[in-house]
Order: sequence, then structure tokens, then C-alpha cells
Amino acid sequence: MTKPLNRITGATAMAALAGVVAAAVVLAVAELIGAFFTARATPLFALGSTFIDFTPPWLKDFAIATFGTNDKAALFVGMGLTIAVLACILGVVAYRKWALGVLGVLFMGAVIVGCVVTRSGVSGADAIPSILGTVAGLVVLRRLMVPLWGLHTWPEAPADRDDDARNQGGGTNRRRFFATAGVTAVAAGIAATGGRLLGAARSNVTKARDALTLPAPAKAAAPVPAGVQSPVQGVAPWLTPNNDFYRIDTALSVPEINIDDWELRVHGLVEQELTLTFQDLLDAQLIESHVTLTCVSNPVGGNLAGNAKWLGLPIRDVLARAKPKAGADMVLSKSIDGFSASTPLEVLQDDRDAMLAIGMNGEPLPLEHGYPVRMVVPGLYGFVSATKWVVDLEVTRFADNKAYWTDRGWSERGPIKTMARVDVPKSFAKVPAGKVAVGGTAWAQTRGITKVEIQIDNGDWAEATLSDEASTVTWRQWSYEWDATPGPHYIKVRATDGTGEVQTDKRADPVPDGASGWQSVMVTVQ
Ligand SMILES: Nc1nc2c(c(=O)[nH]1)N[C@H]1C(S)=C(S)[C@@H](COP(=O)(O)O)O[C@H]1N2
Ligand SMILES: [Mo]
Repeated sequence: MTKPLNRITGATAMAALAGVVAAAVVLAVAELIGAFFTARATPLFALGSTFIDFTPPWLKDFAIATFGTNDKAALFVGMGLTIAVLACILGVVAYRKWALGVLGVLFMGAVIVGCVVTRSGVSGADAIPSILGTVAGLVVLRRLMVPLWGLHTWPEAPADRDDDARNQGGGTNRRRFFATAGVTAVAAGIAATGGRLLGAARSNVTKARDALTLPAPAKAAAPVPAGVQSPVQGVAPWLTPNNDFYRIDTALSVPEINIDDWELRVHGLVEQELTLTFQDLLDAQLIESHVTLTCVSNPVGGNLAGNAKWLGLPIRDVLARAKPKAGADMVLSKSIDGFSASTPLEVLQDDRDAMLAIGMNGEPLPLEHGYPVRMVVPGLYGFVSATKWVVDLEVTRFADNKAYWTDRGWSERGPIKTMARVDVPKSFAKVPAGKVAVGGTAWAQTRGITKVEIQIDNGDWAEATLSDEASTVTWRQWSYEWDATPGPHYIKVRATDGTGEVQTDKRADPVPDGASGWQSVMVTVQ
């Protein structure tokens, strides 16, 4: 009795493996052929992007809290595991009932194609790689099933199984199965790698960015005082290098835009619709300024904030040419990848210098930070203002239009909340007793920081030493010398903004409009 059972479970495991190999073929063939199509149209990217679009606020928040800026890698791992499980099931189904397996594979293929063609900036022809991938996957699945069916007579084995194969006997069929599976898996690996390399080689956007020389600003950035950096070792650098700048977006594959193709349409409730080209921006009166960007998903004490020198055109100047009509109160900025942000119209018109940025710390924008053009709006969280790869500005009303995250449970407006952060010592650090250097940063963009205070355990609040202020739209660093006594201690920090308001101790989650509360760092003094 045990022997046939073993054979059946063995064959079932092989059928599951066949499913996984076939799925790998679907993805690999689509990746290889996809090198000649829109980069964001390959199955994994399209499936992942669609998944992200359906992400509720708590899940986005959970993903960022758990994986930080590795949230995309985590998504790929999760997708890989899900696809593998589905593929195992489909393999077993195909083994028992071929027709049902075929239906299953075609259904999955249709889901992939559906995800591909509904991506923003993707055309119908971009479905071709996924369609060809699905066909290749079916062919491979069939080639693996034939020797498998020949292994033994499963009571419900499909009627159309290959009798020749069965006559070749178990050993031959087993060898044939594993040989086909092995060769196919290796070929899929090569195809997928080749597709990625080919895709990268065919993209000229990185080269074009390297070759781009930015114009000098008509108005230079205000000089940065010498003492902006906290003297405490280990505090974040006041100016964040581009490579260390946090990255948050819904783009699984970074959009690649040619500057010659880039256009910004300004329309909606305006007297004068206009279209700007990249050359228009290069020829315009650009300004440069330091602005600290902050993400609404940043938890208390988190590092989803960065400070850079941006070069760009004031959006105020663009709006002055377009002339918004009475009644308009919002600008919906849209990215080429489907993301959108709702920014109050008056914020883009006042003197805070909201801009269409083309430069970051003296370089063209890095691709991940919005090349060739993004928005930078001092004082607002990124999700309602900092649209990367921006291609469209619609002057409209809050009552008439909703932005990407507002549709998903986040707020429609997002002024940045006052926040102080301890960078040194780190949470759970062990420090020697005596003089301990405490340091960090604080921000309240457009209001500025006028005071930072430290509380040890339940002691009195003591004023930290503020570093120089560059402007009210950049973060302000601080330092504090603590006379530490042995034992466990809590260091709390809070800031006061330029209006005199003390940062609230009321704890709030990032959803829907930003975290609040005082950071508390536990350290052990030895
Ligand atoms: N196209 C696009 N732009 C976007 C986003 C996005 O998902 N897609 N995310 C926004 C959010 S939530 C933030 S906090 C900032 C982050 O900008 P950074 O990645 O350059 O730090 O970009 C904003 N611009
Ligand atoms: Mo964000």
C-alpha cells in the first residue's frame, strides 16, 4: 500500500516543481522580450505596481515601519513566494486535469496582461511580452507533464496523456522530467538576466543625465552659516548627500524620461493653458535654495527626512503665466507613473519658493528622485507636494479632485508637524558615565525651530544648544551635554517652532496626516 502512495506524492511534488519552472519561464521570457518595450510593463513590475495601488494606508504604513526604504525588496520577496505557491498549485492541477491547468495558466496570464495595460504611460503593445511569456510557460508545462503522466497510472490522469511516454517506463520518464526541468530553469535564469542587462543597455537616460550641464541660477541660494552642523559626532550631516537621501515612492521601476520628450502641461481652471519643455526650464530664471523634505510616513524619531540644495523654477512664475481662475484652490500635480498630489494653490503662489526642481545638490536630479523634473514645496509633506517625474499640473479645486494617497485614506492636506529627533546616542546604546554628548536635528518647515529641550527621565526640561539656522525651511540641529549617572535612563526631546508653539506630546500614528509625540530614547549608563 505504501509504494503507490509514495509514487503519487513523488509525482505530485514533481508536478508542483513543473509549475514553478513554467512560472519562471513566463517571467523570464517576458523579461527578455520586455527589454524592447516599456520598462515598467514586465509582469513583476506591473503586478507589484498594481498591488501597491491597492495598498490601504495601514499596510503602506506597516511596510515602511517594518522594512523602511527596503519596502520594495520586501514586496518582491513576497510576490516571489506568492507566485511560487500559486505555480505549485497550478502544476498539480495541470497534472491531474490538463485542461483545468491550461485554464488556470491562461487566467493568470490574463491577470498579468490586465495589470500591464492598466499602468499609466503603458500602451497596448506592451502586453506582447506577457502574452508571449504565458505561451512559452504553457509549452514548457506541457513538456514537463508528458513524462510525468508516463510515470504511473493516476486514477484521474487526463485522458490525453502521452501513451508513448508511459511505455518508456518510470526511469526514463523521471530522467526526462528532471533533464527538461533543469535545462529550462537554467535557460530561464539566463533569459531573465539577459533581459535585465539588455533593458539597462538600451536605456540612454542615465547617459543623458550624466551629460547634462545645469545652468547657473539667476538667484543663488542664501549663504549657509558656518555653524549649521551639530558638533556631536554621529548626528546626520546637515546637507544630505544624494546617495543617502531617503527615497519614498510607489514606483517599482524608476521611470526613465528623455529630456527631449519631457513636457509639463499646465491646464484646468486657468486663463491660459501652457506647455513647458525642458529647454524652457533651462532658459528660465532659476533659483536655488536649501529645503528639508519630510515624509508623512516618518515615525517619531524616524529618518524619512533629508535636506538638499534644489535648483528650479518657482511654480509661482508658471502660475502667473497660466493665470488661475477665481474659485481654484488646489493644484493636482501628476507624475508620469500615475502618482498625484494635491497642493493648496496659495502655497504654490506665496513667497516660500515652491519650485519645479531640476537640480539636487549641484547635480541633475538622480533618477530615483524624479529626473528630469520634480516638485519641491517647503512646509508640506511629500505625499501632497513633492511629485517626482512630474508631467502635468491641473489647476482645480479640493472639492473636485482627489490625489493618489487621499483616495487611499490619507489626508488631502499635509502641513509638516514640528518634530525633534535624537541621533546620538542611539536607542538602547550603552554609554560610559560622565559627560555624554547628545545631539540631533529638529524641523518645522516654514515656521523654523527656536528652541529644543531635553528631559532626562522625569527631570526638568533643559535647553539644548541650537546650531545655526540656515532658514525656516531647513532643519535645525542641536546638541546637549548630559552629566550621566550609572543606570538605565530615558532621554526625551521636544522642539518649539517659530510661532512659539511647543511640539505636542500627543502621540499620533503617521496615518492620516503625520506622526506626532516626543521621541524617548532609552540608554544604559555604565
Ligand atoms: N511620482 C511620485 N512622486 C512622489 C511619490 C511617489 O510615490 N511617486 N512619493 C512622494 C512622497 S510620499 C515623498 S515623501 C517624496 C519623497 O521624495 P524622495 O524620494 O526624493 O525623498 O516624494 C513624493 N513624490
Ligand atoms: Mo511620503
